[in-house]
Amino acid sequence: MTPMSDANTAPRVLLVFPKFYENSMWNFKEAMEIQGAKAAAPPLGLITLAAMLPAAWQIGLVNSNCEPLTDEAIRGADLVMTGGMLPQEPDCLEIIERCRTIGTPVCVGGPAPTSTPEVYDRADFIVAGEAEGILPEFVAAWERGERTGRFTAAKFKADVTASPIPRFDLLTFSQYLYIGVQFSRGCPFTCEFCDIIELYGRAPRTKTTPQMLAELERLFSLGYRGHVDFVDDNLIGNKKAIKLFLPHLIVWQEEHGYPFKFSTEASLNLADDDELLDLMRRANFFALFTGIETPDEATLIQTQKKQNTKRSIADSVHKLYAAGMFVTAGFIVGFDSEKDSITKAMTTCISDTGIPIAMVGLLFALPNTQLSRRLRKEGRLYVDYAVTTSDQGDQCTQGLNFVTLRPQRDVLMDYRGVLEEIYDPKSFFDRVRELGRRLDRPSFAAQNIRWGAVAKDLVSLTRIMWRVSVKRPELAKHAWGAFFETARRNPAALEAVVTNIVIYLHVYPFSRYVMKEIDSRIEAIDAGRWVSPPVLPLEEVNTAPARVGRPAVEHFAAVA
Ligand code: B12
Ligand code: SF4
Repeated sequence: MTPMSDANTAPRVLLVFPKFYENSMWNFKEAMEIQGAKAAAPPLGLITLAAMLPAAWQIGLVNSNCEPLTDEAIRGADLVMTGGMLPQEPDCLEIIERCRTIGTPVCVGGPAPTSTPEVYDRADFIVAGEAEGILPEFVAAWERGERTGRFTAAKFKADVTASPIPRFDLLTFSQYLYIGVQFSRGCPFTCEFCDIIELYGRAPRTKTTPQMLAELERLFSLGYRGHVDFVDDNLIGNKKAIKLFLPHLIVWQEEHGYPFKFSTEASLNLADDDELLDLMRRANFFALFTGIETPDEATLIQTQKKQNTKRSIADSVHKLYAAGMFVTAGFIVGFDSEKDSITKAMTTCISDTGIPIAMVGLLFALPNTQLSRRLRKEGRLYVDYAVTTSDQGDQCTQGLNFVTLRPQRDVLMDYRGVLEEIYDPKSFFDRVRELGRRLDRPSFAAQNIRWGAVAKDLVSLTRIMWRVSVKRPELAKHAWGAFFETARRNPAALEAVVTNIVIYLHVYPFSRYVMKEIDSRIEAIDAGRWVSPPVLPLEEVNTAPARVGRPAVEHFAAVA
């Protein structure tokens, strides 16, 4: 825990980042063990919040994913501030109860309490929405002596240009695989299942260049080097703004000797913009997450992901490889417009792209999305569709929280089929080899070698290959094959190849675990033990997406 300073009468605030539940494809356990890290990324929301609190307030931080939260720490604080995303809900609710028992007031905020504030009703304070827009009201109430309250920020109004440099100094860098920064919030698209546009809006708001460079400079001066993730919902949501920023980032990187390599999330239409690809390459972007969702054109149209239509998905991904970024992508099974089995088309698409790590999940209707509103209107949304419990997995095992149009058994069989095929060692390593052949890393990445990092990487590499050979001998032949082929033909791509192998060390057993869980669901259906849960009563709701630049309050009122 970061210590709180003592000689002060200002409140002692303990920021607590709740635990994620473990059963998730997003749990990078092996990578963390190999690098000696305890969590994937730090709580950027909480350290941004910390920078917004009055300077006199004394701040401590506990990331429960890295260290235990003790009763002493709660008792020693005048106020606990906590919150995070949906998979942290069970632990967050437990933290609230512990604070109540001990008698320390607790304030919750962040994406999950914003989506479903009613779940957090036992907290003394709920601060919903982006803190920039509402925190001063909470602080004023606290200073007036109020010890309960509900505060809701106007939607999509927070001025991110006024967002302070996050308190990176509260972090122990070695606990994390990478550090996050944020340039923009929001995304211009309208994907039906997405809650980003409901939480952060459709008019991407961006920070200024001096603001971003000051954040990177702070990280640099605190001694951090290596992987920095731009956690933007869609880095290219406002293309004009990112094109203005990237040339400055390139100069900053050159002047500092390329201390950082970047990853981010962006929509696939990035592949259409050569200028942007070139800028990202020169800034040293090395990895990209994109939502492909499905190869089925009709489904892309139905789910309003039109930016992925009328293109060869494989060609688009290969352009990203040529720009020096390896790609991880999201795929979803269970859309309404899937008429027949989607297994073949999806596995072929994944294989053609050569994306090693495809995060394939079952469709899950998130609260406050166009999808959940439509399903409710159609009388297909399960009553408990948004409930999270501590032993629950993610959308891989718990997806389909609504009445499917195709028999649920068929959807589950398709999903199982995709996982079985794509994470079979041979087909996974075929894609790794393809990546190793296509990835074109820029030469400056090799020229600016930091020997300290190389030594660390060599230690990690030894651990990785030991793990592959000893812990998972069935993978050894494939892994070494891909490794040597890349070392011989395209050594600059080796880092990406090894990174994907490390992620696979978790994803491979996890995919097999998910298949077992899916088998149990199928068995229950076959044995007549599964009964479709009750659905929410029919209700007229607005199913429109959030509008550009305008609050979508009516949507929330409608489902409240
Ligand atoms: C980086 C990221 C991750 C990282 C992990 C980050 C971490 N620290 O561990 C990774 C890639 C691992 C990840 C995984 C997942 N993620 Co994620 N992730 C994000 C992302 C892109 C950025 C988070 C961030 O740093 N934001 C920047 C900070 C500044 O914003 P913020 O956290 O919202 O904080 C602001 C306010 O919310 C508020 N605030 C935050 N906390 C608190 C607390 C208090 C007390 C108060 C008053 C205010 C407050 O103040 C901040 C400043 O305004 C967000 C999207 C987004 N735009 O935020 C999704 C998001 C949080 N993830 C989400 C989800 C669902 C997931 C996954 C389940 C995968 C998925 N999309 O299906 C997995 C689950 C992980 C697991 N282990 O189980 C959802 C959450 C939905 C919800 N309503 O809760 C989001 C919103 C995106 C989305 N729709 O997919 N994620
Ligand atoms: S591209 Fe679609 S899924 Fe991705 S953030 Fe934008 S609206 Fe959401």
